[in-house]
Amino acid sequence: MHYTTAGESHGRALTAIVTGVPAGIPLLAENIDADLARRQRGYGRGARQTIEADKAMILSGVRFGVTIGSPISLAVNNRDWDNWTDIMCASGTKPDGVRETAPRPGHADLTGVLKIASDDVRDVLERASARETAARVAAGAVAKALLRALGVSVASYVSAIGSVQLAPVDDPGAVDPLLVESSEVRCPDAETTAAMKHEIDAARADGESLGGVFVVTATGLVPGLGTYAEAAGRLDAKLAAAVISIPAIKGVEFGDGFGLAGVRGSGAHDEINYAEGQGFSRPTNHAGGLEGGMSNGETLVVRAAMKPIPTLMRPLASVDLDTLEAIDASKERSDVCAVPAAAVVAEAEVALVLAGAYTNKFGGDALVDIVAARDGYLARISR
Ligand code: EPS
Repeated sequence: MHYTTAGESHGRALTAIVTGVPAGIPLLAENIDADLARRQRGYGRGARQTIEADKAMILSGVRFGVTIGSPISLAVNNRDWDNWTDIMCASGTKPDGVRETAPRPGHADLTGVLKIASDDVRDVLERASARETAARVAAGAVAKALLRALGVSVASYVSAIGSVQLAPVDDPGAVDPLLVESSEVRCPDAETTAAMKHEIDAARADGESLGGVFVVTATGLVPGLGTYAEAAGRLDAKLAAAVISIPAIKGVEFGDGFGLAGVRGSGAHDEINYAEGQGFSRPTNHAGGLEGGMSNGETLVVRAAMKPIPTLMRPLASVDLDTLEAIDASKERSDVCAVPAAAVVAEAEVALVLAGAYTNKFGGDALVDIVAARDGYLARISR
């Protein structure tokens, strides 16, 4: 399963095309909209989210609520387009004074204009904006629909915002999604939520932005997704690439991740148990559900770090592209913190990789055949 997106932040719409989607998966626009709404929420989001009410239009690949094995195309209209028709017009001549010449440090702005030979940072920032992740979430909802039909759940929570950290969680896969969704920062602990909100308020008051850390889990996976045999097919490599492709993500780890570097081998690995009728199991999950580039049947635990958003209300120093004189970086409006939203985007990225791993292993034409192949595989490995 693969996806591509198109669309600018203040253009008419964002679109996504998802290919390699098997037939027979129940899929409604409401399923997609639920995740689009989760991506929009979160304490610390900016004014844009009060303008948008993201909804997916399914343009192809689904009939009567079921996928038909064709590419699925999705569109999410930008409501804000109505306010940007003069600036984001696809035809005509650019009016005077709409050029953006103050690149923001930390964003794609400066390197982007150098790369594409433009004198207008807007040519870059409109596409580099994290608004594009709405299309990824729409695409990921298709993957989640396949995973749901295969008994796999993908979830996430926020474990740090700025300097405020959630206490270590024993089993990230057992975190209650209701607690997460009822927190304004998608953190499962009320006290930590309050401290995170306080940290966001303080950053806002100072014209600052904040990053953080989130955890994505997947439960119900079969062992053996991915491969130990080919570098490009390793599930950990695909997951890392997918999650780090989200704007502002600076680091990804699995299970105990970087922490494993500092412990001895006996404390780093998950011993193998076997019980009649239950098969193999592990008393611990330091590996985060991945061994040898494959899922091992334990909960997948992916953790990622997000840097603070580059658009600052108290802007950093920059250089005007016309005059080459010192200038403040551009700022229209921005989020103070988008870590809760990034976690939802990462769910989508993880789901797309896992759905692709299932279709690679069990076939990609029809859900009914995937289920039969999966059941045959599980029956064999349980013997
Ligand atoms: C975003 C929409 C954008 C930003 C944000 C993400 O809206 P606007 O630019 O109209 O305010 O709020 O983009 C960035 C943080 C970024 O760095 O580009 C969204 O829908 O997620």
